[in-house]
Amino acid sequence: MIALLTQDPQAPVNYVANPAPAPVLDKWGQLPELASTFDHVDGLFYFTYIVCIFFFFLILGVLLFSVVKYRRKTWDQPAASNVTHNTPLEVVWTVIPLIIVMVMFAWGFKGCLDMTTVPHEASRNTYVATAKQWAWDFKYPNGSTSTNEVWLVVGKPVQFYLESTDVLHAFFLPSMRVKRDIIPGRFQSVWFTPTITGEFHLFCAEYCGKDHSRMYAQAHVVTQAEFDKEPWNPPIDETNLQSLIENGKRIFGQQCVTCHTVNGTGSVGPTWKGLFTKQGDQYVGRQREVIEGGQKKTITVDDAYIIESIKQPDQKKVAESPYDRNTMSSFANLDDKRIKCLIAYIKSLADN
Ligand code: HEC
Ligand SMILES: [Cu+2]
Repeated sequence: MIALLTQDPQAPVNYVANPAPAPVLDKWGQLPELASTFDHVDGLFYFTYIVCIFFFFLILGVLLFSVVKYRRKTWDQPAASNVTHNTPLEVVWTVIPLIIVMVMFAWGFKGCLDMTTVPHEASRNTYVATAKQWAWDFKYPNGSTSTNEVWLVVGKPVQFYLESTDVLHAFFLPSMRVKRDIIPGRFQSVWFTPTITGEFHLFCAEYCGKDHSRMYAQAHVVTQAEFDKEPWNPPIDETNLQSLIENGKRIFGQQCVTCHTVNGTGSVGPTWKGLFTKQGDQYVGRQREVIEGGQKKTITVDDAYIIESIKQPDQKKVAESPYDRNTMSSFANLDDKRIKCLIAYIKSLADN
């Protein structure tokens, strides 16, 4: 568990360009630093932990002591005791554990109610988290969206509606001490109040397929002033090529890096390097064999083809193996501005 919480999801490709640093652990080296108001989770965790350690040593100690003390020293030694039953002792070792587990139950049940009873302030600040294989989409109270990164205001209670477009997932923010399963077709929600600013890991905690371990998102907890600048929606200066390229790179890092590379090696989808070459001031698209309506044909890559690939990826499938067998979901939600950024970024990868 320690490894799971501290490990940075540093796989060859990251969903997020700059994942949060490994979390600071508490003085016991166990839980990541508490960053929400749900401190009762830690209390219950350590209570259970200490009970386990205490009884482990108690039982093991009595066992070892008895093994040594009452061992048979000669072959013909008679049994030291023939007692078969002791009612008071049995009552004691039944009632004490019963009391302890009832404490755990009451503590856990109270915590569970606290976490699922959403206060008004949190319901007025409702986000939607949509889990899909293998990414997180977030929708803010004002309707704007971001992918694999979410911004929260410090000290402001927040509620998340949780939904899945495919299989079981789970919403897990270890630092906030919240974890909730996401069940396709069922209404789920969770709330918490972030208490410190910083970067936090958000994991999927329910095995959901091949790339489950890389289903990672980052939670940025910021001040209200910073939040109001909508960092997930940086202004795009359409007249500035460099701004287009930078934003294209950012969108690539959030939404396309799972399946595409920019270094020439193929991934789930073809690399973007070499889609265009630069000749003087012109970008010339490469020749691409595609399958359209079952027919193989050769086209020249241009802006229209890229736009179509983003909005209707199945219209023209790349004919090369293995890409012809892999699928890309439609990104019809990307507006023209962002597509323009992506095209500028893809062109910026062209060799001179
Ligand atoms: C789930 C994996 C996946 C994701 C995520 C993905 N793609 Fe793709 N993409 C593919 C596959 C597979 C192909 C090749 C098959 C096809 O043409 O449909 C492809 C093909 C393409 C092509 C045509 C490339 C060529 O060489 O002809 C473009 C352009 C493209 N994707 C753009 C994007 C953009 C932009 C994004 C991010 C917004 C993106 N893709 C996200 C899997 C993905
Ligand atoms: Cu998942």
